[in-house]
This record gives sequence, structure tokens and C-alpha cells, in this order.
Amino acid sequence: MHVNPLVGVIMGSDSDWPVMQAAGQALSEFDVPYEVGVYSAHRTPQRMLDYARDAADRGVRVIIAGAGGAAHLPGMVASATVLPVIGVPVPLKHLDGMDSLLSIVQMPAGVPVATVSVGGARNAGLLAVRMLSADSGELGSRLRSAMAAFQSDLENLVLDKHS
Ligand code: RP5
Repeated sequence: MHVNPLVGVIMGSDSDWPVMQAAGQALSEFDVPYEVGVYSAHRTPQRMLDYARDAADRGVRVIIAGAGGAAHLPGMVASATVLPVIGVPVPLKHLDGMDSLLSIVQMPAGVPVATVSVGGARNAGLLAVRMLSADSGELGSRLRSAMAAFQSDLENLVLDKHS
């Protein structure tokens, strides 16, 4: 059975995948269907805009966008869609990812990007699950239960270690 992706996990280069795959892993843990693609704000700007403009109509509900260096992908995508965009600063070999972080987080008012930590692709995936859990239907109900169980497991891990 073909299942429409609810989350788009996109990145500026396939070299971002070793960091970004943690977002996909988190989504898989909650059985959230997602798609993966490479869309560069600088090298394939039209392709990026086409993706951003079509995503909502195709059923995508959240976009996770990762990029490194002059990381304009999340912000540019946010400017061309009404979907929530989560930005992942990908660390490159210079500047410890500070360049990526500042490029993504300092958005002008009116064009929001929810920025996670440098390299924080797993949290981006988990945040997307939380966004989808606000759904008032069966999807939201299932995801709220699964997220509550996940949080309880996290707590038990810490308690087991320190009891
Ligand atoms: C950015 O430039 C990409 O998101 C990537 O983090 C970085 C380097 O890309 P490659 O030169 O490895 O393709 O746009």
C-alpha cells in the first residue's frame, strides 16, 4: 500500500544525510511516513521553490530542512509554504556549525523557522511528531499516546540509572 508522506526531510546536499538521517529514524519510530530529498537554496533554487510550493497540496504537513554553512534552505522554504518548517543546522568542518546555526535561527519577523540545536536532527524528527500529534483525528490520538509512552521510557531510563 502506498502511504502519502506527512513529513518532508530535505537538505541542501547529500553530504548532509549522515546528520539528517536521525530525523528519519525518529519519524520511523513513530510510524510517521516521510519523504527525503536534496534541494539546494543556492544551487537548485527553482527546484527548492517548486518543492516548497507543492508540498502542502501533496499532503505534507511538516517540513524538516537541514543545511550547513550559509544555510538558507530552511528560511527560503519557509518563505514559500504555509507549512511549519523545522531547521536543522548541519555542522561543517569550519566554525563548529555556528555559521549554520546563525544562518537558520536569525529569521526576520513574519517568516518563522523552528530551529533545533546544531546537528539536532533527532529532535527535529521528534518535534515534527509532536506537531502532528496536535491533529484532532485518529493520527493525533495515536501519536499523543506514543509520545507519552516515549517520554515515560525516557524518564524510566534515568530513574533506573540512578536508583
Ligand atoms: C550546504 O553546503 C549544504 O547543505 C551542505 O551542508 C554544504 C556543503 O555541501 P556539499 O559541498 O558537500 O555538496 O549548502
